Amino acid sequence: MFGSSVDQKEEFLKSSIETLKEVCSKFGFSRKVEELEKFLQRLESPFLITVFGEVNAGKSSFLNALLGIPDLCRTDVDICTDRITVIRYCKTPERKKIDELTEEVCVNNPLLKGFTVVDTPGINSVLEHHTYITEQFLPKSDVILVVLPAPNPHTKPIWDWVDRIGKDFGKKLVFILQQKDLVSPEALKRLVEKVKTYARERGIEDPKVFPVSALLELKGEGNSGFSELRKFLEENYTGERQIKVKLLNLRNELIKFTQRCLEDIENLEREGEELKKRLEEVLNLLDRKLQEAKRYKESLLRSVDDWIASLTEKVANRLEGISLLDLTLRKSKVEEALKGLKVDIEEELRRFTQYTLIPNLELFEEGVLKPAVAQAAERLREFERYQKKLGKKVAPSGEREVLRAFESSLGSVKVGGGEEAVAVMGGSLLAGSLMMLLGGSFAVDITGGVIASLGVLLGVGWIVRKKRKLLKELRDILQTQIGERLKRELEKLVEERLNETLLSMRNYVKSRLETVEQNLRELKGAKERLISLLRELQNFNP
Ligand SMILES: Nc1nc2c(ncn2[C@@H]2O[C@H](COP(=O)(O)OP(=O)(O)OP(=O)(O)O)[C@@H](O)[C@H]2O)c(=O)[nH]1
Ligand SMILES: [Mg+2]
Repeated sequence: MFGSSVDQKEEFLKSSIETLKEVCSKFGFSRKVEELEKFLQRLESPFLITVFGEVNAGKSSFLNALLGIPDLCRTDVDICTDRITVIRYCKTPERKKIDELTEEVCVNNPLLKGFTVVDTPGINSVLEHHTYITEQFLPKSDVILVVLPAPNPHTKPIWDWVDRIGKDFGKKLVFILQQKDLVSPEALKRLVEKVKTYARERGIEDPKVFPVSALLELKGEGNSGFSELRKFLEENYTGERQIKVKLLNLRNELIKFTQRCLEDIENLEREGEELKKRLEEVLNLLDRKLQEAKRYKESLLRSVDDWIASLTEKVANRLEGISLLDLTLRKSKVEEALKGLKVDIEEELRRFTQYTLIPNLELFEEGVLKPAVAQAAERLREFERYQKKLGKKVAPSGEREVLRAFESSLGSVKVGGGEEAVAVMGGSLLAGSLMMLLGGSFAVDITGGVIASLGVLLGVGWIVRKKRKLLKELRDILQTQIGERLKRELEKLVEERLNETLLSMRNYVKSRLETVEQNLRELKGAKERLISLLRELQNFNP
């Protein structure tokens, strides 16, 4: 499936990186995109062997001996190397500062025609920034030579690092047991085995361990261990082999990277599924609340009918009190009675509003609307957080308006009825609107209309009609003039409020739910892409 040429192999890895970049940018994994850029750069940069180890392990001396230049890197019993030294091949030797942390040394050594080597500050030194400098450099390396001091290769920090490097970078590690002149040949044998065991315990198959002595090498003594090491480096990390190592390293790192990406995508998927469930739940809740609101509205309207029935009775009783004589002869008595009725009806309406309508509206708003809207709002906030996690823009949310309206309900309503009215209506917008309505011309209008109709009824009907028929007519007047109008207004108020709250929240939730479903489809697509990429990478053999 893969072309045999190195170029084709390189192309394959490059296109894998491109695929990963596409997926990562789609879901806002910006750090990962940066990491991928570095992979690409590494593919283009020269082969890099980095020398790594604890402070004073003998790293710099090792490099000096390897390249046969005693004063190439500074060595000391004290903490010595404080910057990265990049050592590369050139005809005329020179030394230059690249930046505060990096120095470049050019030397004329044929071994360096194959690769660039790097000396690093020791980890685990009291100078924490040394560890930082070294850590920064490791991801760029193709091979890492882990230098351990032969007298004590057992310290935990370096092996914790080996653990991490193996996991994070998938690096090719080679172990150098330095300063071997300080231990006996028998002890050295045991130490080599020990180091191999430590490495295997950290998932490194077939670990390579080279016991060397920089001291002996620089003295020109034959048993320094360097010739075996040089042979190994030349055979494995020069020419054709080099690019293979590079590609293999990159492949291994990309496999790990893809697995991490997959995990992230799966987490986002899980989170999205959970959010979807919760949005669906709240959508159902809003639907139930809308049904409840409908029933509530009907019962509110029925309460108006009931009130009209009792009002009819009261008014009828009042009218009974007017004598036939008064009706026919004493107009002023009738007018007086009508005036009294007007006051009574207004008082009845006020009491009905205050003791029945307003408490009910408040209960409805507090008990039904607000909790449902608050729950929906919480879900919508979760949605926003999720969108941000996905690196997606969040559209300006209209639901905030709904919430704000709730929160400032008192302040946003101008109540005609003054302080008492404010106290009566509590925090309810519905109650406030009703008070506004009744405080305006509406109440005057309806009672005025009723009194006019009653006047007509008394004028022409009272004497000639049967009592039952009169009562019916009376009820009709009250029903049409007060009941129907009040019901229409109440219905309008409640409907408007539902539109502003439950219905608009429902629409928001529904559209967010659709977005989450779309996200989940995208995540699923990305997951499938990554899974097939992972398979290709696993089959890829440089
Ligand atoms: N006996 C012996 N001593 C060595 C050998 N290599 C290095 N040393 C000594 O070990 C000490 C540390 O050596 P360096 O090469 O500076 O060690 P390093 O790991 O580069 O140290 P830092 O840069 O400070 O992390 C020095 O005193 C060296 O002389 C060796 O092969 N044999
Ligand atoms: Mg050093």
